[in-house]
Amino acid sequence: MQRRKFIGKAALASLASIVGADIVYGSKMSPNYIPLALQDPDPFKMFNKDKDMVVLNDKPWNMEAQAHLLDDRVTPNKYIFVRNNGLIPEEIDVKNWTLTIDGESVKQKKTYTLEELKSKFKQHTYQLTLECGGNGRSEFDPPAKGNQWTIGAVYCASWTGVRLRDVLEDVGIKDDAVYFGYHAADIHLSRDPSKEPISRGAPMAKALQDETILAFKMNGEDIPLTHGYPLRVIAGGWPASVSGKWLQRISIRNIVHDGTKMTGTAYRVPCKPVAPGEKVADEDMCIIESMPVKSLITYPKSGATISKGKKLNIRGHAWAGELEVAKMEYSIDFGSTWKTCKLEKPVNRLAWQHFSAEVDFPQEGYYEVWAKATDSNGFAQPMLLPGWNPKGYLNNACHRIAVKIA
Ligand SMILES: Nc1nc2c(c(=O)[nH]1)N[C@H]1C(S)=C(S)[C@@H](COP(=O)(O)O)O[C@H]1N2
Ligand SMILES: [Mo]
Repeated sequence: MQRRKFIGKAALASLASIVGADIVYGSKMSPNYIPLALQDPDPFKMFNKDKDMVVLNDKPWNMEAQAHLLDDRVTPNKYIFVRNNGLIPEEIDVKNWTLTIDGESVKQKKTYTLEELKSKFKQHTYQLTLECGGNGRSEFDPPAKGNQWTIGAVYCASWTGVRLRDVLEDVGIKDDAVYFGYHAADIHLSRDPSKEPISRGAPMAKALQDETILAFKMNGEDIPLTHGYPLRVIAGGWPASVSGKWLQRISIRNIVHDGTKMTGTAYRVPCKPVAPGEKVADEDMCIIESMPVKSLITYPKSGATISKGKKLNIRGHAWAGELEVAKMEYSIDFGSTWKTCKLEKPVNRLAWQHFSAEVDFPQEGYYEVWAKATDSNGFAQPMLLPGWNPKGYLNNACHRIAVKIA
């Protein structure tokens, strides 16, 4: 008869640190046994995501969409990218959830329950485009460290909440306020409670816009846990990192907010263009504000084969940070000539806009359809890569799909 083997102390300690708690009867565990908590979690099931979403990282969870998955006018949860800097909060006590507004520039700090926020202030619903500052990072050369997003770290959902401005008016803000910064309930990867995974913000002018809201609903339902349940600040058109999930506190600062990932090189680009690979000193890096003009062809899927003689109806979305998209064009000859697409107005400020075009191909063969948006200030997307930057932000190159006519 074989004697049962038990796990060693050191192995048990390291397992406990991964599980995040003391494994109380761990000494009874076989050395080959993998605790359930560590057995292949299925992120698609866990987050209600479509199987065609692409996982970029599991510690923390980061997952992106593909262009053809973003075809809906309002992005459903199953196609919304996930970007976490830390661990999703493990316990959410909605009944006792509060939001505190504090900081150097509040007259007196104030705390609201979720119920108070919902009942005391007028509710607004907006479609707001959120794009990760690092979307498109994978194309930069020399490569930039970080999640290698291709094109799928963007979405436009419908958010319902109350205006941050209305809440700040109720609190009372001093004249020296310059910035807001958020604090949230997610857990630092080290599990050190004194560290925050991320704590970003924006200047007061952004805080006071109509569309900057404290949201408790996404697409008409409670915000999914991964996307910030039960409360999230939404600042459309800016790097999505400004839209703090699992929101517990907003500090009104009399300095530029200096929370985690606000300082150093995080979410910053060289204030002046640099050569690819060049070293840039921290003080020469500037905080990203409005995101640049960009677009996506969401139909057809790249690689589609179309029968000869048929016209192809392409469609997609375009967005331009704080601005509107003024013009949308496509090219089937690698950018030599451009034709105009039909472009819709946004349903509200900071929502992405829909475009379509009927494309005629002269003969059988391989084509690429390129899409180019121009913003209301006349800035267009670069055909290939924009300026290199050390952290790989703001790649707004034209989206391209391959099409075969057979
Ligand atoms: N509390 C908290 N808020 C956060 C983050 C985070 O890690 N923790 N990630 C930010 C970043 S970098 C991005 S791109 C967006 C991603 O939002 P999503 O997961 O809804 O796509 O959330 C932002 N808000
Ligand atoms: Mo991000």
